[in-house]
Amino acid sequence: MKQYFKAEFFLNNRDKFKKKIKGLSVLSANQLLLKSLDESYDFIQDPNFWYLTGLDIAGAILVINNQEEFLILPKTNKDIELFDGRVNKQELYSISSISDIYDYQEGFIKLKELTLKNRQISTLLPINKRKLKSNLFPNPGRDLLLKKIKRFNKKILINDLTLTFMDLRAIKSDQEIEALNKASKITIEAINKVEKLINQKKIKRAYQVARELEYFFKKSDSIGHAFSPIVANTKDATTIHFRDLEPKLLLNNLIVIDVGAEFNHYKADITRTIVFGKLPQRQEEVLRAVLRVQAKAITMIKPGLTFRQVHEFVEKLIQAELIQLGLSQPNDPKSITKYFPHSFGHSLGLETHDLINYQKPLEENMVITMEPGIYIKEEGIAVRIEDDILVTKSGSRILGA
Ligand SMILES: [Mn+2]
Repeated sequence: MKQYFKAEFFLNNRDKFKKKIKGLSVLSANQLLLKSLDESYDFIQDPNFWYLTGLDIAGAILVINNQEEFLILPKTNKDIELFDGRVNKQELYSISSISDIYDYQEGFIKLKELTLKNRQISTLLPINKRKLKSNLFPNPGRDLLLKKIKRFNKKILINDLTLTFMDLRAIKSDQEIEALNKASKITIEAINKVEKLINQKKIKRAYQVARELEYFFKKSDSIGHAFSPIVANTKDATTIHFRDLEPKLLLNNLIVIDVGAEFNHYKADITRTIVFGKLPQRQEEVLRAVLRVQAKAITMIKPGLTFRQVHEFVEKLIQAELIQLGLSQPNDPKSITKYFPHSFGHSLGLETHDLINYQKPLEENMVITMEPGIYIKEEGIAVRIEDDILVTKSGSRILGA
């Protein structure tokens, strides 16, 4: 397949990185995770490793030492080579433009020498399990590398690169914006097609919606769903991340579809609340309210505002609509978080919830989502509308439109 991001893109990213970080840095790729005996789960690369190398190879290490850079390949053996083949160094070079590629043992001897010569090393610290609100476990790649470094040199100081990657990845280059625009466009077009199929009653259940979307995504050069799709009748969608795809689509109801195509590692995140049949008046009112909020909220996005400021603005818009809907009163802040309990949006890029420093104000060429919603559990009505927004010099632009 043709390479969408050329070696120059990754070379550029490493140049940006080297301008920010001097001295010795190491970065691990993700490791393959065991699914059953000798089979792994589908591999997903660490986005930071990919951002600097373009390589979807598990278990590799990138070393940057001032202007010098090299890769260390994962351990291999006869069995691995027999079943999975040998790594082609020429191919890795043509993707990444990194010419020094060492096998495992040789590479780690070199890295050990460097760690003994340096007082400090920069790396991405393992994601702290305790800070995650979910019951999810981080990939072991970073932890394994960190333990190795400390074995090489107990006294070496560790500098965490999280803030550096936040700054680098938050601002998108023209080509990244093009990829995100394509991902959004593929997603919006696929939802429009599926909406027709639903109303022609050719699709009856949520999982069929997800499957048709995947088919349209893949036909448009996307690798498929960027994340587990949400397709939910409005009553179920009052649970914000309702993931059950078994239910039948209910006629004369709203259906919330929150999905994204992935295009060359870049992810869209689009929500449409579509009309199936003829709507009860109340559902129609809530839909109109959220559409108005979303359209207004997008026009206020511009550089200089903080995420908090945007969120407060969106909350005001929501509250005005809640009052109209008879769900709030002027001095009733609790009703806002009751009916709009999540953030207005998030950064978007290599990850659906992309790495960014949410304390910093918006800047030109950031890409964020705008996804207000109203969730009325007691009435079984939920509406969310989400678009992917490029922050421009003077305002914003909706991607994929
Ligand atoms: Mn989102």
